Amino acid sequence: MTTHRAAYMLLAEQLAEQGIDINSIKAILKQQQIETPSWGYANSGTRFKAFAWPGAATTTHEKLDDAAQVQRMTGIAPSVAVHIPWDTPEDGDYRAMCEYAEAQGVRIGAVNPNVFQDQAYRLGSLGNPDSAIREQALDHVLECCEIMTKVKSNALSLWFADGTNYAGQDALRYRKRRFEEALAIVYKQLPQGGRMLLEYKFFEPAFYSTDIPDWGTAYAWCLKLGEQAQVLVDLGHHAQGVNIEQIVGFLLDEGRLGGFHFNNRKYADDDLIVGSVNPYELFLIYHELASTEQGTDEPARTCARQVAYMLDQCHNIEGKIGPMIVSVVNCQEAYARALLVPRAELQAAQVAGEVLAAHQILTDTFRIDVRPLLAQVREEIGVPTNPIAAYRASGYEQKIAAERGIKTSSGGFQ
Ligand code: RM4
Ligand code: MN
Ligand code: MN
Repeated sequence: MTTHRAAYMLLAEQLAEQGIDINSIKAILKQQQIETPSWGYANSGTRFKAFAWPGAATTTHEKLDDAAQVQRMTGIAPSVAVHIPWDTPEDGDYRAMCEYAEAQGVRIGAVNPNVFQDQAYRLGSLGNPDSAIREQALDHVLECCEIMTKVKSNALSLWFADGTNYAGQDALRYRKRRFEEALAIVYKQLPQGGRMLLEYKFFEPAFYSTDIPDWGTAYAWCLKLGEQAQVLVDLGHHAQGVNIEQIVGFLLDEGRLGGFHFNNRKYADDDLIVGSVNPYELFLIYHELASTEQGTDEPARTCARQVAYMLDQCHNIEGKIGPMIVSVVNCQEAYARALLVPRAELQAAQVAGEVLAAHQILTDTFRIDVRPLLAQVREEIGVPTNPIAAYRASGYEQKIAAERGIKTSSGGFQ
């Protein structure tokens, strides 16, 4: 009998008393998927220094190898988001890149164009006042639509650093129009079945105005574009105090929640381990998702079932693969707890106006230790019951450090 088993059996018994069948919860948990970002395996840094980590990936093959290690340890991270051109293959052979990923046991996920690092983009990309530069940015995004087909990806994930730093620097209304025009062209070039995930961010690197500053702007544009355009929620891209779970609920109900970029937010776009500071917030977000996907309301339910769950994190002082595994596990724990919320009981308390009782249903569920349940799920899908300990014991960290050494080149934030 393994160490988690007694605690698991006890939990199964307690849940059965509440009318919750643990087997159906396990079946749902086995379907969970979290995509990891290729750029999170490479060196990255702050505005002040990119610290070189021993063994950090410098090529896309190495990033895919590392993502495959996360998948081996967790079993629920089967895809990797790529950032173009950070992940452009030297020989331009995207199909080979895709095959390499599959041979390692992962697949390519969302394609992220990068229109923020060329010198030309000093004043923006699709919102640039210069039409030639807008054209350059558009060409790159359209090239990414073609790459989607080559790597069999169904998600074009768009984030723009566009904005202005000073009042009067540019005409705000015209910047809006430029974006609308360009996005409409991109939308038409999406491959069959492809989705456009539109990300917003309230500041940084622009500090006076940002062209897609909030979910409302992204949502308004998605409505204009069409059903294949959906909003991407990056947890770090909100002001302090914003109720993200409410945004999630709204977008789900409208069928326009496309995906997540999970990370931690203490101050802003911290890009650190999701749930490391605010596990309760992560649970509340997952509660919106779980209750919608397990419910009957359409189109919300279908939308919830198609959400792309992705991490957008860069770890600078704590290693690369270890924190990625911790992040995947944190999402798994949040989801498991959310699935255990007694929804009928909660709804009854809500309808009866039992404020405290309703609140307590959530806080009590949040306090459940789901680790034995997850250990059992992992045992059943054939991955280590404790992914973090297994990773430490695997020797992978030492192996890549010895083989790859310390390279100062960074993953993207050069
Ligand atoms: C941005 C945003 C994008 C990511 C870049 C690297 O803040 O979150 O999703 O691609 O960082
Ligand atoms: Mn992001
Ligand atoms: Mn970000």
